[in-house]
Parts: sequence; structure tokens; C-alpha cells
Amino acid sequence: MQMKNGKCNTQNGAVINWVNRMAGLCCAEKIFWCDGSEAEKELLTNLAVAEGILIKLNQEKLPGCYYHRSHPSDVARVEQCTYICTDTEEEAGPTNNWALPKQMYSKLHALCAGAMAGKTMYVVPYLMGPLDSPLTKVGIELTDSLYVVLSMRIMTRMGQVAYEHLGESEDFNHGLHCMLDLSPDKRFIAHFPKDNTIISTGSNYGGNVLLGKKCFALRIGSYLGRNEGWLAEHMLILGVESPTGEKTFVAAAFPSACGKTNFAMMIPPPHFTGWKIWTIGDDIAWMKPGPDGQLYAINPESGYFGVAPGTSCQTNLNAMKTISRDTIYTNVALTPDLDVWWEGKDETPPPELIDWKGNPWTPESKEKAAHPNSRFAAPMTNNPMLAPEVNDPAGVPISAIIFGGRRSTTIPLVYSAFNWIHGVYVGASMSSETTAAAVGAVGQVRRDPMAMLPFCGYNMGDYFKHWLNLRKLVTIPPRIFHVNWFRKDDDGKFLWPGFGENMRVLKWIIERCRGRAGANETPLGWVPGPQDFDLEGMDEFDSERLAAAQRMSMDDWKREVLSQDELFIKLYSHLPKELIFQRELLVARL
Ligand code: OXD
Ligand code: MN
Repeated sequence: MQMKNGKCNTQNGAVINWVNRMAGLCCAEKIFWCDGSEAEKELLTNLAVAEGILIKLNQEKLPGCYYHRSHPSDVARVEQCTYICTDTEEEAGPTNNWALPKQMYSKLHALCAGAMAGKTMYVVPYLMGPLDSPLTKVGIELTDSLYVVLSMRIMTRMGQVAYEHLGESEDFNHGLHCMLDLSPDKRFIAHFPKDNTIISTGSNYGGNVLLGKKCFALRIGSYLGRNEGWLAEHMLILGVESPTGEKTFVAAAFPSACGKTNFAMMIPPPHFTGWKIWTIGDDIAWMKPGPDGQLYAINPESGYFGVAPGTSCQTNLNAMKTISRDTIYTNVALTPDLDVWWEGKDETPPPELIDWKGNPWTPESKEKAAHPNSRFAAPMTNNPMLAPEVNDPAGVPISAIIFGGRRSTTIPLVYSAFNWIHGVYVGASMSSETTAAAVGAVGQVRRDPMAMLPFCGYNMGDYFKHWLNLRKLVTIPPRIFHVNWFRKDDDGKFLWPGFGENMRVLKWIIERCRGRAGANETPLGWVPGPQDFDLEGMDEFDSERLAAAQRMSMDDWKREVLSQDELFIKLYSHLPKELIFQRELLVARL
């Protein structure tokens, strides 16, 4: 399509009116209507380089790749500044920050007033979901950040397609993003679920400002899903192909920076000849009961916004291939020849680097070269194992849902819930050690139900109810599992090697779903016995180590159940009785 140089490219009256109103409020000097074309990408990329927003990386090593540094105070999601604005505090629930819509609108409109004087407002229309899927939704983000425009172009199906999908409809997400001066006291990520509106101010870090992702696809999405009978989840989606060509699709919820991208792109170890893992998505799943009673999932995104540190050819070769071109890197370190580097990329760091703050760095430096939450944004079409079903408007049928946290003690490598209600309890009582993906202390155990604690756009108790209610429509429910790749032994070493070896756990899960693998009953759920778990070809991991990784200490579990109380009591007035009964049953079994 020919680019019209940023001129208005829609006839949708509701869009035009709203854009004009917001441009008026922000006193934008110019409005640039994005169309998603290649010519536009080139124009805006060059502009971003000229303005110092992006640095062009070594094009021989990294064709089409660029680098961005965010403000050092603006490097992660800010949960303490994230608000759900509903008429009552109860609707948002005790796990969210709450504000009255009227009050938040007036506060943020005051902050945004005049914020784009002398600047351009970019109008970014985007689709969350494949073209022509009944689950797909339209969002429009207005932003003064070129970094956001170019990243949204990777992370979503951005441009004219969104207006085509929208037609005359007024049903789109209204997103307004003003960077302001990036000072933390003006940083707000506010959601107005009833108005399908998001306002984000004072930040230019991905999770706070790429509004299609956490804000729309999860917080607003979960609210819409409850009203419309579907689920918006913090889950990867992958397809497992067996040597006979049989494909099984799985969705898995792990908290931020706990290996969703690695799991979604896993390469099975050599022993698993003929097995393949296909990626549908690495972060978000929208799932809806289908007419046949199965749960169908789409990935609403079209790119990966992954954590760079720890990513290497050993840990995630498919990711390394994916990010070798057309990628925007943020807050990693730079080599003198404008290549990128981060801790864990290879064993020996280069002798000199420029760190994420722009300072010279050597291996003797005390600080990390790349920020622990430094990121890549790469198009999913670069992924050599991108599932051909990724654009299927119907989505893929989900056979297993896996919940998992980062826990160094107590939680076994894998177990399976007894049934859907028990599975919802397993997900609801999930916990994990905090990571650098959000501002705050790292390594503290917190309850993170279904990995949705920072992303549920309404009362978490009602969210559990919604999960339980969906069972009526999902007559062929996925089996539910729990995994923990991060358990440590007494010497503080990880018990389980993880990464590609996770295929062994996944194989048991798939075979369980298909009724082909055995299991033993325990107080927690079904677990594989040594004869059910494929250990062949593992060097150091034997059945003894498996037993250690699977160990259930009744004393630890009694403590674990007690520590679930804090969240359950917090949510008590909305907590479904089923979950209280499940907890009692677990206590009785222990
Ligand atoms: C992410 C996150 O960026 O969960 O995906 O923080
Ligand atoms: Mn995430």
C-alpha cells in the first residue's frame, strides 16, 4: 500500500473524533496517522535514529536491528502506579490499586494537557489477534513516543488492517500515552475497563507503554473476557508434535521472567528424535470455549518482548535466531562494533562494553552490563518454529494448562490436578519468587494466582468464579498441571536441569492428556512414578534426583497451605466456596 505520509487514513467517525479530542487536550502540533506500511517503518526508523531515540546496530551482524536506552528510573513495570478505575473499589478488588474513574480522568487529563505541544501525536491502530478471528480486538494507541510506535509495529498487527477490521464500529480500545518528562511521580498506568480506555503517563518502558500488551490484552482483556465468556491469560501457547505427527496444544502460565519464552521455543534434547515444539505465543493467551466443548486459544500478539539476560544459543537457540534481525533491543550492553551483549549470552564477556546506562564497562566492573530486565522486541515471523496455526482464526484446541512458579523449596517438579475445580485451586494458590520484571525487591515469595496478580483487571475472587463457571461451557476441559523448574537441593543447586530437558515433563503431560501415561496418586495430585518419566539419555539426573525434585514434605506443605491464607483472607468476600473446600480437602489429605 502507498503511504499517505501520516495523513488521516480512516473514515471511522468515532476514531476521528476521539483522536481530535485527545490531540486537542495534549496540544499536539501534528497528528501522524500510522498505516503500518514498510515505507512508514523506514521513515519513522530514520527519524528515531536522527532524534537519538534509536541507535542503528551493526547491520552486518544484526540486519534491521536497533537499540534503545530507557531512562534509568524507567526500566520495569510499576505495579504500585498501576490502577484499575471502576465505580466501586470492590469491583477492582483488594489485589489492585483502585481509583474512581472521574478522579483519575481529571488527574491524568491535567497531566496530559499540553503534553504534546511542539510534538507529534502518533495514531497507532492495531489488532490483537489474527485477521478475521472472532476473538480479535482492535486497539488504537495515541503516543508521543517513536519507540512505542516502532515497537507496537512488531508486537501487534499494526496499521490499516485494524481499521479494516473495525469498519464503522465504535468498539475499540482507547489508549493514550504521554511520556511527559519521565519523572516517576508522574508515572501512572490507569485502566478504565467500562470505557475500554487506558491512559499511561510518565514512562517509556515497554510493559507500561506498549498498551496492547499487559494493559489491553490482559487487564482490560480479562474484564471483557468475564463479560463476554472467555479468558485473557498470562500464558504461553505451544504445540507439541510427536514423531507420528500428532499435535497437542498446551497453554502455560508462569510469572514474568520465569521462562515462558524459553518454554514456548524449546528444542527437545537429542534423545527425543522426531519430537518438535511449535510456538503459538510466549506471553498471552485469549481462550474461548468452542462449539465442540474444547477450549480454543489464540495469541493476540505478533511479536516477542522477551528478557534478554540468560538468553543464549544453549538456553534458547530459536530465540537467538529470532532476534538476529529486525529486532529492537532495550537496555542491553553494546560492544565497540555495535553488537549487543548481556549476562548469560556467552560465557566470557567481551573485554570492553558500553553498559545499559551508556557508561564504559569491563569484566571487572561491579555492575551488570545489561539491565536484568533488558529486553528484545522481535517479530514472531522470525521464529523458525513458529506454528503454522498461529494465524488460524479459530485458534488451537488446548489439551493441557500448566501453572508454574519459581520456588526454590517445597513445590515438586510436576503434578497433575485431580479435576478442573482442583486445577483452578492449584492455579489460584500459585506462588513465585519475584523477579526484575517489576520494580521492587527480587526473590521474595508472593502469591501470584495464575501468574495474573499484576494483570487481572477486576476482583480476583470474581476472576476465580469466572474460571469455575467456564467449566459449564468447556465440556472437554484441558487437564491442569503444576510445574516448578526452580527447586534447589541443600547445596543451593537447581535440582532439575530445565530448558530443553523440560521436554521430559512435557512428554509426561501430553501422554497423560492422551490417556497413555501412568501416574501415582498423592495428596497434591497425580505424579509420574519413575517408570512413567523418560530419563533416558540424562547424564546426572537419575531416579534418585527425580525423587528429590518430586519430594513432598508434609511439614513444608502444611506451612505452604497456611501461607495461602493471606491471599484467601484478603479475597474472602468474593472467594468462591469451591476454593475453600479444595483447601480443606488438601489439608485433610495432608
Ligand atoms: C512481560 C512481563 O513483560 O510479564 O511479559 O513483565
Ligand atoms: Mn509477561
